[in-house]
Amino acid sequence: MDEIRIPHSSHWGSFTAVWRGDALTVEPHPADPDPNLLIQNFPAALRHRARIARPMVRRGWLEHGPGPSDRRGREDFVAVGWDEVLDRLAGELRRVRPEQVFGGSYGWSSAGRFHHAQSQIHRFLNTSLGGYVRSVNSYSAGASGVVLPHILGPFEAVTRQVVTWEQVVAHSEIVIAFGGMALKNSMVAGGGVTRHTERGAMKAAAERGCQFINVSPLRDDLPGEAHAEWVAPVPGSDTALMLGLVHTLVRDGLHDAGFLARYCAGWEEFLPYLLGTSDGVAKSAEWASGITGLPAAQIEGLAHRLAGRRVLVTVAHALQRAEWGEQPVWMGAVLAAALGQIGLPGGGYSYALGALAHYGKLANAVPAAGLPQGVNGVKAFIPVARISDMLLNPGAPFEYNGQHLTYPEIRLVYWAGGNPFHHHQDINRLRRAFGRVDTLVVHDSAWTATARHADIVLPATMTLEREDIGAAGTDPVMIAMHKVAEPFGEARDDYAIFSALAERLGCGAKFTEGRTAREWLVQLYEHTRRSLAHRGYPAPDFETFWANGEIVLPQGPDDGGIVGAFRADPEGHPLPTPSGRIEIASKVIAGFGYEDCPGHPVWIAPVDVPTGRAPLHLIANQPATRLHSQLDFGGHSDGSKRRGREVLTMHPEDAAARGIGEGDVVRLSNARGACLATARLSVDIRAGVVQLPTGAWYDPDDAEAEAPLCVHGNPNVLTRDVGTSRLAQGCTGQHTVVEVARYDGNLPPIRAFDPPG
Ligand SMILES: Nc1nc2c(c(=O)[nH]1)N[C@H]1C(S)=C(S)[C@@H](COP(=O)(O)OP(=O)(O)OC[C@H]3O[C@@H](n4cnc5c(=O)[nH]c(N)nc54)[C@H](O)[C@@H]3O)O[C@H]1N2
Ligand SMILES: Nc1nc2c(c(=O)[nH]1)N[C@H]1C(S)=C(S)[C@@H](COP(=O)(O)OP(=O)(O)OC[C@H]3O[C@@H](n4cnc5c(=O)[nH]c(N)nc54)[C@H](O)[C@@H]3O)O[C@H]1N2
Ligand SMILES: [Mo]
Repeated sequence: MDEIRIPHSSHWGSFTAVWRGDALTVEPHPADPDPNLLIQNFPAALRHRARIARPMVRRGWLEHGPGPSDRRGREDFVAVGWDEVLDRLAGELRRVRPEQVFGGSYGWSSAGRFHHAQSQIHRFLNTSLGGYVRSVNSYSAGASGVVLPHILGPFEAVTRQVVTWEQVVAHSEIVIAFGGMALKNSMVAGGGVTRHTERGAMKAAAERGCQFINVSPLRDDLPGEAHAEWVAPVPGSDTALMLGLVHTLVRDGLHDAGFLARYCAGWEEFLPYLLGTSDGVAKSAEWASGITGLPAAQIEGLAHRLAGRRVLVTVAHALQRAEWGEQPVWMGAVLAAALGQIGLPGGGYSYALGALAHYGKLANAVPAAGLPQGVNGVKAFIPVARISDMLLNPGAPFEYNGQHLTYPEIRLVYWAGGNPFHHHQDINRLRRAFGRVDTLVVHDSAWTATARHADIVLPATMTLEREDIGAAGTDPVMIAMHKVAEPFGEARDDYAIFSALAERLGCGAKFTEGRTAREWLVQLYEHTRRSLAHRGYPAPDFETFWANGEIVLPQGPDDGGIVGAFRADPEGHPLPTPSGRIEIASKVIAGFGYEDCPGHPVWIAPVDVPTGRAPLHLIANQPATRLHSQLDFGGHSDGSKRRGREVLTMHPEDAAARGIGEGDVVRLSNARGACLATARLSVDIRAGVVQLPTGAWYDPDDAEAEAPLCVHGNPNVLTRDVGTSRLAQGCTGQHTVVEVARYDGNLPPIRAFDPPG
């Protein structure tokens, strides 16, 4: 049979789509040494019943017009033709003022740089409305994104490329990974990735003799190839462990006093706290033992092994997606500073190495394509994870990074390319929050719970149904993403939808600049081509790039960026922080007067701790078989479920105490909500901790209920909707506490993938 082979790309890998007759298969990029199965979610997803076929409007909104309503997510939809729905939506956009529109639209969208939904929606709202209330920071790095600039320098400059995998392979003697560096996570990179190199790098480093230490409640957070030692403290106790390590170093005279004096600021302010002279509590290994559940001798032994070696300290994003999440990020830097290896190849501090396939990679020497966003005329913003707070408390004051701010009053929420019913905490609270607005508009390609809670649902094409350019700042291959299939049903590109709306708002030419989608691709590519030519690299024209399916881009040097250069600075003040040094104590943060994030790292006892009614720690981490909620209905993700539900990992001791066996359906519950999952028993998790990944689509058993049971296993019905601290107000969704019980009722059907009636 004839084969048609088409290059395309996704956040979880570049690939070739192959049609043989009506059958679609996907093959990883030939250069990928370690391809993963996430791309296998595509074939079954393309024409799945969960796709949205035509524009739909919630009946109550259609009949009664805009206004707050608790019927969202509870009522049926009416199919409306494109022209009519666009007319009505344009009318509604004319009725509201830009400062009443929340257009943050957080989410990962798709890998193509032109049809990137966030870029499209922001450009549309800027050019056609004059702006919107935005969100700042991310669910990924909510706390670190705010604290790192105070203590080291700009987030991008002090994270991604400071220590590369090549340096780990060649130089690191010990890698101590707080939160591990799970291969499931480095499968993914925003904009696409052609080469998954993390497994090979860890293997090569371990074979050279590098020791990996996985500090995590889950053994699998480092791969077998790393031959890691597993240290499993109580979740959320890493700051105490790091304090115990540094205390031991200081007590035994093993810290690098010269490094601390020359390159750091604030050690003198921190030391009395560490030694306990300021508060009467020495942060000793003994003290840390009581908090982490690790023997004091183990903590002391670890500190002794680290001293004087080329040690790399990594801290996973996960640790800061929790109560007081700023602290382990800051204290990780202090541990690395006390070890004195920062700025040496393969040593020091690499925040979030391994969390994504971008990190630890070289930066491209030329820029990638990106759609210009226009100018946002609205000043108001929220830290991204404060969405329910904003909608439930308009006009209320809140604090953020030294600023006193007020929640704006939002009438219209517009989402394209994100799924708040995936990413946000305490979903039952989010449902109430979404009830407060006049109108909720959602573009998506599938019937996510967010789409089901919307008033106006517009069917967007999925990436396979359009052409685009796949590019990331750290992947040396730019992909010509050819169109693989015709749009599903009446689906349109986000660009086409926004163009039609802009036209109705009298801003068509401003939004489109008169270009078709293909003309935009040529325009965006030109940016990269000119830059290549300017630097004397081969710079094929668009037609050649398109016909080849990709071009290889040159990359910059492996120089550690600003952190790599700082030892060479003659003044010893080379970092873009107030002191020019690593800020072990920050006068700026101290000046904010936040007791939940004072002027140097501290241990703050957690509030959300196990209780009689919720005695187990829950880890709600990233899923191994999909990106977030995307294509949860695809073959690989669906195939990983058991008895139709997401899989909960628990220790056999915790299971036995509850009469739970392997493969039993269980009910997780706490004060906020409940969900079902299927139990998997494993000794590779710390006892007292259970783990349920995010991303199974929210599936309420009774949509009318205030706090329905999610029958599918979405952990965000259980997580708490509180910020990390007044400094960053970041997401704390990684941790909470729950009870788990065997579920002996009749098994409710999974309806999350059936279109609403
Ligand atoms: N409890 C807990 N919660 C968490 C986390 C956690 O650790 N624990 N992690 C958090 C993190 S780090 C993140 S980044 C967030 C992720 O949260 P999100 O980024 O919101 O999650 P996605 O599932 O990637 O959502 C993308 C949505 O965009 C849609 N989409 C894709 N392409 C297109 C397109 O071209 N057009 C349109 N209109 N739509 C498109 C997809 O169908 C999907 O519904 O989740 C956060 N939530
Ligand atoms: N396959 C896949 N890969 C992904 C994603 C995805 O959805 N799917 N999402 C991507 C995105 S957007 C992001 S931001 C990154 C997120 O990167 P991370 O936030 O680092 O990823 P997680 O898997 O949530 O957490 C990593 C590990 O941290 C451990 N951990 C949790 N709490 C603690 C703690 O208190 N102490 C210690 N020591 N360890 C702890 C958990 O065992 C968990 O497996 O992942 C990216 N990679
Ligand atoms: Mo993320």
